[in-house]
Amino acid sequence: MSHRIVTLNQFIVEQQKDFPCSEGRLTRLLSDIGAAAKVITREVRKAGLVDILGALGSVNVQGEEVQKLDDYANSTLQGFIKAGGECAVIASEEDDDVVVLENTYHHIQPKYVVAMDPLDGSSNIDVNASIGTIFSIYRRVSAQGNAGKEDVLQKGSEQVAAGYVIYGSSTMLVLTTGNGVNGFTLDPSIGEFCLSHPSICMKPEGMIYSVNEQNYHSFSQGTQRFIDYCKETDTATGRPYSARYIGSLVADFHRNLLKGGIFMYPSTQKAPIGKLRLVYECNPMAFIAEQAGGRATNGTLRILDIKPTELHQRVPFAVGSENLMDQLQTHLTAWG
Ligand code: AHM
Ligand code: MG
Repeated sequence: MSHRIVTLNQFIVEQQKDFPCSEGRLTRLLSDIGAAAKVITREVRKAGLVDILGALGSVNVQGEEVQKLDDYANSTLQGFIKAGGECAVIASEEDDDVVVLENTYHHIQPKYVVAMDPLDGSSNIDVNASIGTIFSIYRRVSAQGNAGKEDVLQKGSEQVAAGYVIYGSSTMLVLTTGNGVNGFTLDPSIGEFCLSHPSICMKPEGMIYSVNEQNYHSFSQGTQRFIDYCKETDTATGRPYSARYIGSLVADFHRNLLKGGIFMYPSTQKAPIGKLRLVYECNPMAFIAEQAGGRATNGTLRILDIKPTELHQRVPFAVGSENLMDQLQTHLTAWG
């Protein structure tokens, strides 16, 4: 029996039909990001074959070494997004400041804003572990002709769409436009993202915890006790839970999204306000998690309710299945 293939572009055009007033401009932007992801996939796949691996020799605004593939992913995404003409401003992990595109290419005023981490987890490139692209889309809030940082510094709850691309054993794009979460696997033989994981739900009873336990001794007492809880034996709740940590947010999040679990990057001595970035790492993942039935907090507040003040702002991050997020909260409330 053969199944009908639904490509990413067909899917988003179909979805757009639910909004009679839509002009197809978000569809264009999403399909441009999908096209960029295919080009990035091609480079990621040959990373070990050509001399693209290794450091570019420069340092980005976070003080981290920029890898060649990070740079490639950044310019590829920006190229596609600019040419599409639907985006007024781009914020990227790789750029110190926002990139204003308004009026650059088209006479139509762009109405969207993109925040992205073009290639997250790039320290995993050299060991051939999964890396990913994370993106978030907002409606601009500025008046025409004035696009800028304010358009990007919106609460995560204002996101119109968010997604990530995981460059794993296959390439997959996971997307939400605020109406559930769907996953598309790239079929290299036809060069299309095909709907492979419709209506993804995060199990309410997750059994995996993902955290860099090297930092255990600098976690708060509540976080430590929660980790201890995950390791205790208790047949009623299926504990001990499995520990799984790749050190690549997209890969760790993706596994937990599909299997049920919790990912945490709490504050540590080295990273007192956490390591991950609110605008282009935590917000898109939080939106996807909530759309799949999970939750995301900084330990006290819902991630999507935090108003960013800085483009590269960091935040403690916990995201996952309901049972584990509840238990984390209980432990944080009791022990801080
Ligand atoms: P990056 O944006 O420089 O790639 O860093 C973010 C990565 C995440 O993918 C991952 O969750 C985290 O850093 C891992 O950090 P650590 O190595 O401290 O556990
Ligand atoms: Mg990153």
